[in-house]
Amino acid sequence: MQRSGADRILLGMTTIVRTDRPALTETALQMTSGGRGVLAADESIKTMSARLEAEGIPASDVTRRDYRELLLTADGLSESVSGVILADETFGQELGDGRHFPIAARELGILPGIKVDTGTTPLPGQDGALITEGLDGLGGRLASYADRGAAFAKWRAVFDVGTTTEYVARANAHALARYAALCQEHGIVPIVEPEVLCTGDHPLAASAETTGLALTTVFDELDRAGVDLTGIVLKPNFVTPGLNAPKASAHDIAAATFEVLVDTVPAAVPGIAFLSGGHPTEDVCAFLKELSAVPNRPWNVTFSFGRALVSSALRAWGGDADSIAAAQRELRENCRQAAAAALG
Ligand code: 5MM
Repeated sequence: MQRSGADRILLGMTTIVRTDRPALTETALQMTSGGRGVLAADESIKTMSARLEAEGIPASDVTRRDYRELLLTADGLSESVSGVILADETFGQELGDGRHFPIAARELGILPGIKVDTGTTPLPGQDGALITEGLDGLGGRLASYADRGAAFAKWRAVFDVGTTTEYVARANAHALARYAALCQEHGIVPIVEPEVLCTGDHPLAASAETTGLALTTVFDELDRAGVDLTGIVLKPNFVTPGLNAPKASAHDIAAATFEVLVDTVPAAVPGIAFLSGGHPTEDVCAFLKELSAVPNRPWNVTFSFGRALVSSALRAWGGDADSIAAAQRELRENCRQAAAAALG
């Protein structure tokens, strides 16, 4: 996708590069262009501990830190990764060499981001549908994260095809919009993540309907909240059948995803970074490759995968210092595949 670049002004012998774009837009473009994408390494303490234990690794602040250090310091990661989403625990931790994670990330050419929602809880009277929490005190937390180097943040709302009514979509979209407006007030790019879960056996059309409802409502609330759409990154799901339903082709998934997005996501949004949602690495890369080949797309498209990038690396590591290099090779290869897909 082409966007107008910076103006060059010649003043005597000095060349000043002046961009006509606001800083938030620059960051959003940096996160989503050139085939690079965002690594989601922001599992909460509970989720990360469960994933470590599932691989036979004792869970502690030390093993969670060691694992995140292994990911961030994989040689050449910045060739395919533009940003890394960190959890609060990691954001405050230090690498073995004493550098804090956000500082080290910047020095490695990777923008540091921070997950700021505090998780989900059932929305009363809504059949088990979830609402994401974390707005109380968020302004103060964002100010502190910005001071410590955060370039962007992330908030994830979760939608289930069986329980997402207009009310559920509105409640979650409202929270996402309040979060996004607060981020921009603190000079931080909000990743807006409305995730329609792909667990279950629903058909592709059901995912398309729920994703359409979620995105329509989210952009309505972003508008009401006065969020500058040129300074956000959208992180949606691919529109797919449920993981227990018969599979659809990558071509059909990309077509269905584009159809929903083009109807609901304004062209002002600079970039869309997809989540992987539990699909295997090869599958999500195939979806992304098909989608990035769609002509006349109004936004950049790339990846912000979690499991699709890290699952095989975690398995290869297994908590063993001698296996760090093997784990980093797995991560690099998954990121390389995702970046190639983003370039079509
Ligand atoms: C990495 O996992 C993120 C945090 O999950 P919890 O708060 O539940 O521990 C998650 O938000 C992630 O960023 C997105 O779901 C995308 O990850 P996947 O694995 O679906 O690509």
